[in-house]
Amino acid sequence: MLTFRQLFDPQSSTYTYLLGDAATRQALLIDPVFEQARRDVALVEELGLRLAWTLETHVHADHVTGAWLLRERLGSRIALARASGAQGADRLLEAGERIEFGKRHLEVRATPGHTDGCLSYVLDDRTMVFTGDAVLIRGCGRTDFQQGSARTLYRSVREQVFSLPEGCLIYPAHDYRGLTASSVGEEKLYNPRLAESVGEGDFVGYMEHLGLAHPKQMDAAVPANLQCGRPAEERARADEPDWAPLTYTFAGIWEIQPGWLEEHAREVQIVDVREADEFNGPLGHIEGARLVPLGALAARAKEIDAALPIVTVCRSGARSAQATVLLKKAGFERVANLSGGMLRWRAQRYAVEGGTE
Ligand SMILES: N[C@@H](CCC(=O)N[C@@H](CS)C(=O)NCC(=O)O)C(=O)O
Ligand SMILES: [Fe+2]
Repeated sequence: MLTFRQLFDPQSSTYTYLLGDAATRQALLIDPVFEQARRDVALVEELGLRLAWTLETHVHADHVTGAWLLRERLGSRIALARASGAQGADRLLEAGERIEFGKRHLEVRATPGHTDGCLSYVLDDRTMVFTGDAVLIRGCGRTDFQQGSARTLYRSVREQVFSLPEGCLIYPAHDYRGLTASSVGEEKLYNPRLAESVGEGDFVGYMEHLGLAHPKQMDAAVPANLQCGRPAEERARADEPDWAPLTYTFAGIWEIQPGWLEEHAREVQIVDVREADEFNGPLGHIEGARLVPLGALAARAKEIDAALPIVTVCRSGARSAQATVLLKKAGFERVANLSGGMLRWRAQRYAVEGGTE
């Protein structure tokens, strides 16, 4: 069984792919994006996977890879093409190699043309191929910079991608219209640049006249990607909360665990967003918690002290998750949700005011 997710970065229109072997929990990410590393860590952890590899299809020109950051956070190893010229990888790949994840593997194919170091990764059963920018849906990567060559790309696609079974699904590195997947059979018929009816000369002519502006991030992205996404200076990450050991969920919520709150209650303000009858009901409430029901929170946000971090609380952790969203919108920066709410707080036998045993 394969765990498979297609993730999107809206800034650069990049797809990141998570593949996991359900039997052994070993996983890999293809083309992670630097700014999305936190999201990717959350998903890997929530699915109970262990990230063995991050793979690059090539040295990207439009965004910085998350490979280095993910290695720091999850201990994954970085692999990309030897021909990419990148420094700092754990493995430099050549055509024909296999990347194992648990009982599954990807086969490495060299598909240069967009760049010299472009690789496509074919799933062991040939039902999926991750083509990077070699084949896009009804398109292909540009060939006007980074060692690009239209002739080389044409041959790569014909020999390495279109030789796969017709039903093999194509997953590209980008799509600028929101299309998600195609297949070998479909692209052979309908790709306006690369369909079987298009000759090499026609393709070269097409690619010489794309007339695209260079990617906006190119000058920063290429040098960073040649270091596998390692930032030039390892500055403290300003957007990483440091007031408590918070967990970021794939749902996009910062959470705090009951054990930390119990020890540090005096350093934060606890905002309980349940209704008054629940606050005074059988579950009780945490000592010092201020009652502001969720429905009144936006209007009463002014009452909350911006100088202290806020922990929101409710019965199960659901309404208080929404409360963190409202408080962030109201301008509070240091906000976290009490994971599991009063139910988990009580289950872990922490003290309450009021309530029944
Ligand atoms: N506007 C985008 C341009 C992105 C771009 O040029 N993408 C490359 C892949 S790195 C490409 O080959 N695009 C093909 C196309 O747009 O048809 C940006 O600034 O990032
Ligand atoms: Fe690219």
